[in-house]
Amino acid sequence: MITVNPERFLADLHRLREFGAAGVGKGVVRPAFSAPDIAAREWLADEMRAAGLTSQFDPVGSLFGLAEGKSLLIGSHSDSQPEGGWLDGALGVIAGLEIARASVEAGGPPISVVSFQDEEGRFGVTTGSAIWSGNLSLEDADRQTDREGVSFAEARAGMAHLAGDFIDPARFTGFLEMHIEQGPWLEQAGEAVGVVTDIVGIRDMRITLEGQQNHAGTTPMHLRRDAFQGVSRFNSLINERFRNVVTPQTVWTIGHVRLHPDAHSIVPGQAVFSMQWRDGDADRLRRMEEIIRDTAAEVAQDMGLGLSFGDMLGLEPVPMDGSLRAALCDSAEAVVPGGWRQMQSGALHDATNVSRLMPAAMLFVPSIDGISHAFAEDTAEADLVAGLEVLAGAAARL
Ligand code: HGY
Ligand code: MN
Ligand code: MN
Ligand code: MN
Repeated sequence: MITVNPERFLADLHRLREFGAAGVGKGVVRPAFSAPDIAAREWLADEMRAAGLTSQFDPVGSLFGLAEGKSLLIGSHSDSQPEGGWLDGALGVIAGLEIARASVEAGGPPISVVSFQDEEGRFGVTTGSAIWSGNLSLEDADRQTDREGVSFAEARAGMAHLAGDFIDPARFTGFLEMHIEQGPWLEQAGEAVGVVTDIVGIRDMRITLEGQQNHAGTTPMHLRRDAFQGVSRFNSLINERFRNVVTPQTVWTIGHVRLHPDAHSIVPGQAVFSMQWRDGDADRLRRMEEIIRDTAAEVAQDMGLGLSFGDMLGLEPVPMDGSLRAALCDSAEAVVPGGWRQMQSGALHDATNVSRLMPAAMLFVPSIDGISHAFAEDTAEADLVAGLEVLAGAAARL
């Protein structure tokens, strides 16, 4: 048994939130490689050492707290979205820290902790764990840029003074990640914990439409080549065309649009936008890609616009490991009898990548009003603690 300390765990969660605290409620702005992100990671490294672990950064800013010998690995990420909440990622890292610390105190099994870098995808999709797992090469990652045009290579140079070698995955027997659900289902069912069955796959790319920049007062409508009108038409058409292909679980998002020159009185000459889609079935992801490419080409042709596609990033759907899942289910039934379920993850997680290297599994706790990737993200304290206890129970069973 590993006896965790809920007060210490909650205090550490609140302490981590102070790095990049922003907005109303418990909001956080701590994107990968920002000053608050690096400061938070240095604080976490101190806490890992105080817990009796050896701290080590890898070349891309992921931070490990290593136990001696072969160990279970527990963690998540401590970077946030450009507007994020205090729990997305942070919860899994601090839960790992508390369980590792409690295990050292009890002379229990060796447990290591990790906070992966850029899970939130400033430079792509779960960048730090994707590189560690081999889902993304360092060379390709270094070329990826954020929406301001900063490259991953430039950003990670800001952490070069902390960087060590990549950690050998063979040190670890398996990976557990605790996370907020970021959706409505557990709260609606009044359940404290979800054991994840599988994580959906994702595709993400940038699309650019080139029109003719011109005067918004004097250019007749029929003579315009307006890049924003292209985005608008594209969006309407894919919403219609996806209808024949998707399920109620399929999701797609245009979350970023940048118009050039971005001014009230100028017909936009260029629109760069993101297109992201997610589903549990790789074949459906591929059919959606065809619709996206064909529709964009058709819109560009009809409206006299130039078209280019950026690199498509993606991760395949993955099942969670059966025996780690069983340990989580047994522990959930012991801690919250009848108050838990098994469920799919529609959000992406570092566990997707780590499952390539070792058995991996995940645990969810409810999100109040199902809100995440927003300052309003929160979870009831009792649910945070129940999740910690389920995770500690699973770690002790393994
Ligand atoms: O977007 C995601 O699913 C993850 O939170 N980065
Ligand atoms: Mn997350
Ligand atoms: Mn997130
Ligand atoms: Mn003028």
